[in-house]
Amino acid sequence: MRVIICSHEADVDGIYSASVALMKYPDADVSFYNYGVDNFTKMYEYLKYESKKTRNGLVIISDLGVNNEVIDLTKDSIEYLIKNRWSVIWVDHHPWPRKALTSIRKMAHLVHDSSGNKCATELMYKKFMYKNKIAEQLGLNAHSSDFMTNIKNYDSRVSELIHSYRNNSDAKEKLKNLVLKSSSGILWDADMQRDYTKFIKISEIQKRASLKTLAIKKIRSFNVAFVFTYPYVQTSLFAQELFSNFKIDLAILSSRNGKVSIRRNTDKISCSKIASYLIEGGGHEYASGGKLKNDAGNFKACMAELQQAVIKALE
Ligand SMILES: [Mn+2]
Repeated sequence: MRVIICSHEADVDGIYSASVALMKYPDADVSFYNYGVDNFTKMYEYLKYESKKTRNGLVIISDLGVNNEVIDLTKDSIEYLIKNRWSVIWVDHHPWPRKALTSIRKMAHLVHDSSGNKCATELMYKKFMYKNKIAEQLGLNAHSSDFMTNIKNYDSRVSELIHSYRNNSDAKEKLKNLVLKSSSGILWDADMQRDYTKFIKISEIQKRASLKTLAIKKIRSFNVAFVFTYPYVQTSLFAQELFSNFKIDLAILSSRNGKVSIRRNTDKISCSKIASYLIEGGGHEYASGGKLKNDAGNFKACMAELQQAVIKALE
């Protein structure tokens, strides 16, 4: 049977959850996607095309959530796949609207955790590779990376490497390679080290440049950091650095293409609530993202837009 694994391109959890799925289905094809209607459309077009070519197949979608803007698109696409005798297993831990949960559950096998303390790799481990030592370790590492807990237990260079590959012209191949290696228990090797060494040189320079744009503003009773990040800066780790070096409760990081990342240093703030005031905003309580309405070149307007989103969310 033909098996296709579709996972989140963004981070360690996306990569490692795909690795665990690949351990279960070693002949599967793996590809990566991000949020947004355009990206989901791309994923479904590919799956539909494949289901037309080969009857009887299985799709495993991992670490991607269904939000309101893609519910109908998702329903139509899964229906199409089922008609071609494909089945869908969907493994995720993002918050889904109730409507999405009930409708997708009717069509696909949904492994969804809404507790907010499990990552997709852990769900995948339980579902497919329970008691397998490699899969278990991948789950632990992805957990540390996703929730930024026990950070010393995992090698954060992997997060940076994934970030670097996403900026690479052959991102697809690089990420697939990473999945292949980690599914056989290789979490770091000479190739990765070489790529990393190249990346970190530029990244350190860009981190310093990003730091120069840092502005800390008091909003309500919180210290909110606004910072512009350059492409080679991995936002989660950079936010973590900010939290340990400055007195900050919340970090809003934006990039030159208008992407926004939101990270918190206190559970009194909901990152997903702030994201809900942005375009294509979504994510978790503890980490979320979205896009700017204003042109990223217009610094003043972007600042105002971001501040408004924080103010509204903290009301
Ligand atoms: Mn995840």
